[in-house]
Amino acid sequence: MTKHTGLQNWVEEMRGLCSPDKVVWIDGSAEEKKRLEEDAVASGEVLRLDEEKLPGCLFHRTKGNDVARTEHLTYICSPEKDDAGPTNNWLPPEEGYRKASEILKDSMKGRTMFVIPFSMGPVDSAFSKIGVEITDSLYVVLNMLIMTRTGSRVLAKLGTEGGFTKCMHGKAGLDENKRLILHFPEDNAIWSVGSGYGGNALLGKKCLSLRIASALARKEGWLAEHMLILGLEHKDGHIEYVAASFPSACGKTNLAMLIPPEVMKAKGYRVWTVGDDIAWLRVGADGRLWAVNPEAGFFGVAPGTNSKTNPNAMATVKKNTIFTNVVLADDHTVWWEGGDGEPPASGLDWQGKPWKPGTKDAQGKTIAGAHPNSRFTAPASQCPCLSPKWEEPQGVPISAIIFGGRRARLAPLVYQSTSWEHGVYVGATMASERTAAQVGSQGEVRRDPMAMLPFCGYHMADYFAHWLAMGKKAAKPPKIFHVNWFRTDEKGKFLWPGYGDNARVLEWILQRCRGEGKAVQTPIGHVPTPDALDLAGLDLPADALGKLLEVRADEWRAEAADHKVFFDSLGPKLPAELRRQNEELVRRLS
Ligand code: OXD
Ligand code: MN
Repeated sequence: MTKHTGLQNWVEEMRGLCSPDKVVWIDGSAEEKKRLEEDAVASGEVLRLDEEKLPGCLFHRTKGNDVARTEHLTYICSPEKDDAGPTNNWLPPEEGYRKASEILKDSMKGRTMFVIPFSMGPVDSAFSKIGVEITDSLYVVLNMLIMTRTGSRVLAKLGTEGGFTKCMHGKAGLDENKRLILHFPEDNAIWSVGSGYGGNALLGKKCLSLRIASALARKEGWLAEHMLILGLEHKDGHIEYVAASFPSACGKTNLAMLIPPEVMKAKGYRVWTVGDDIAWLRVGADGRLWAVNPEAGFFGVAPGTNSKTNPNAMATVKKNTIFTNVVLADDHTVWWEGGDGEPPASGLDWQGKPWKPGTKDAQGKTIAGAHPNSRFTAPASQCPCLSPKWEEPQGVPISAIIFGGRRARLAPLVYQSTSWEHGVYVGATMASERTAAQVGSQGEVRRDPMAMLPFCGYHMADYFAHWLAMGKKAAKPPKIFHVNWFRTDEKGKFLWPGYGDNARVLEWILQRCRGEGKAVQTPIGHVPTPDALDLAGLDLPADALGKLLEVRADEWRAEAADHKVFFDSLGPKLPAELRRQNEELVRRLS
């Protein structure tokens, strides 16, 4: 176990609070994993899938009311409300601990409390952060074994004095009315009660690696970001890396694992995945930003993932994967909407009800078999395009940062910011539009700065100031770009094919980073000239490229006015530089 008295004392304190029958320390061994899986099968928490078709794979169904992150129940418990800022829910720390303690009191009676020491980032990296998660969910333990590095080697690194994030998780009956996801940045602690859903319960992921880490990163002078990391290999074997952030449902995992189209492959391009969700970025001795993926697995959305949209993801989930809330076929395989192959003739839907294709509800609406947020949890090591550098202790050097959103109009396919400060402005004003497929008024814009709105552990205006400061700290910061794969024509049809063809845009981005690549200066930044992108083998309609690259001053004037409204909502802490950027944009558009 451990000679770390601080850790021992904390585990004892939590045992006293939750009153489990026993406490089990996770050692991270293969034998232990096998034993835990057997226990989880025996208790019904998971089901073993067909050993031949899906070796080592497990299936789990969450409670019907517990299928996604619950942002309205997620709090930053900093000493002052103003430390959390207007975009976060806030509770005074004492109140947070009191409320969660009342829910956790004796909640593990008759059950086992697991203690999981884990490392975010390679165990031997000086940049990594250690956490210890206490949980009464075997499903959480099995997921953490995939998503993080766990066990004795982490305790050895922690030693007797090392610092760690206290991550307390309890199912507490999975009661919606007793659900709280609390972050205590001052105490380096997370308390999550009442939910078994990954984003709420796998505390190494969003809670530690983004909300707590962003606050730590501000103090320590680095960045914790909601970004994928990929490497683009060139003909000569040289690899350049980019980090990219998009709001949810914009295809981050697909971009991270993309396979270039034939014409790009023929030019020698190949993509290597370093991470699909989170990047920790630091300034290296060479003045560049270096990025580490703190995770060890992928917790990806299943629906829409298939051998066309993401062949690498499909290859990754063929074994040793946990599937959550997908269709369970009678032959113990799984299926989801937008997946490979025909749906099974019959099976159980994500709620465990008998289901077959075409099943309708009382109103005659077709019922989806898999939940739209159903997931796979798979080891990164199984990904065919996993970068050989994915566990480099110092990470990989980043040439470009890419921000993106889903905009039917307005934002061109790609543009480059004119400076670090302008790039921060582009990230700070990022947004996605609702589409016709969603409830709410079409075209309604939701700002999601750097895709961190739900994940920033402190005041968003201070976060922008930290980004600006990081540009000063790095002598050779990455160039900053914005992409939009989702621009449509008048009929609402996508103008850009997306997926693998996004490699064509990556090529231009990296050319620009080397001082190559043709561009025109527009009021919003540098946009490719019509002949700058390699479109060979693509049959875009004649006028599509013009529409994809168009920057309309009238639309952008309205957009810039909306940026100002958003900035005003963040209050007086907003950095003057961002106001200046807004005024400059308005001036350039007039
Ligand atoms: C998310 C996720 O919600 O990665 O962003 O799960
Ligand atoms: Mn994410």
